[in-house]
Amino acid sequence: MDMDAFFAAIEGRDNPQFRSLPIVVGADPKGGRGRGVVSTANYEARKYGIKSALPISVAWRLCPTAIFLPVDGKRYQRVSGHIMEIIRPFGEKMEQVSIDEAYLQVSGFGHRVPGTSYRLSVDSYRIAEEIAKQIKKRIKKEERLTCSIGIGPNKLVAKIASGHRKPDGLTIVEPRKVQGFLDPKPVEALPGVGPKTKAVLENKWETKTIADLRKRTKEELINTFGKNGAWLWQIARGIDDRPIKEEREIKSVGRQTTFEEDINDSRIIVKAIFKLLEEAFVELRGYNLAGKTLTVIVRYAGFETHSSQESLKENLSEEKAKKLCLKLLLPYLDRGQKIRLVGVRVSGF
Ligand code: TTP
Ligand code: MG
Repeated sequence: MDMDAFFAAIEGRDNPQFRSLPIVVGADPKGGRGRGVVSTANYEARKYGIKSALPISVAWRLCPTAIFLPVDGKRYQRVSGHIMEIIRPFGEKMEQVSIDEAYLQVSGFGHRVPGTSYRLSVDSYRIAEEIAKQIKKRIKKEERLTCSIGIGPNKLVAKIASGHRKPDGLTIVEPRKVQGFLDPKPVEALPGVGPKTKAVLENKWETKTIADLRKRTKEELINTFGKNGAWLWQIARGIDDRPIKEEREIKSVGRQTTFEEDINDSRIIVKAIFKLLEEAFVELRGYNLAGKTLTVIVRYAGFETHSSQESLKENLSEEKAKKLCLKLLLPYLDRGQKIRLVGVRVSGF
């Protein structure tokens, strides 16, 4: 289950005067000079090409008459909490994967289909469909929001199916339909295929669709992509054995900031990144977590983005993190290029 245009849908619901207009939630556009990014946009605004992570200034250029609203994280979190409460009782297990997305396992009565990783029998798909319809109805009634649901034999297929017919979609992919469902999709529909992998696949083998990807042998993919190659080989065939994990694991805690103006004053940059690190440590302490790995992210004025990371043998104290942060940051300073954004991330718990 994945909510539709989540932050923007909540804003549309709570501000009926905007509902049918393009809504963009994100940084302040400041008349086109704003420097942050778009969190999300409703489907009206998406018609103009506005989407998550686009610079807010570009969004402004694409549709200056859109309603631009700031991110009200607390309110969205409350709605999210209630939606997860609605869903949870419908399944044996639930795994929340982001503020607006969760997997629900409804397969206890299924059996393993020999020679596959599939667990659901055909009848359980009818039950799953009924559950999905009820979930959609409840969310619509209680939160006046729509979601899209995908039903499949594993997380991989369910996730791709959930995005198949957005918004307000319901897509069921039974085991015997999996390959036919996946094959025509572009490779970037697969989790873990970002712009880099996509480019390599296209340049090396003219691979565009999942059907094309299946023409590559496991060896070819491992030779080219390492461990990720084996994963690609597997998911191109719809195979995924990852269990539904009830407790959502926090994998990392990070913060980033875009400067009001591009800067090259090292003192200000260091001060800013230390402040981010301090905030990240407040959050870490809240979860009672400590990590061994620190990542520093630097984006230059031209959007060229770098990250550099290092792991210690022991957990990072705030003090050690600051030292390591400086070490990772220094090579990016005084390169004659102004800096637009810095970020830090602690992981390796
Ligand atoms: P998504 O589910 O990726 O997007 P969405 O719900 O807005 O739209 P869709 O209908 O395509 O699912 O993300 C959920 C929320 O997370 C989104 O509403 C805003 C936030 N978000 C960001 O703040 N930045 C991002 O880059 C992305 C992808 C999401
Ligand atoms: Mg969503």
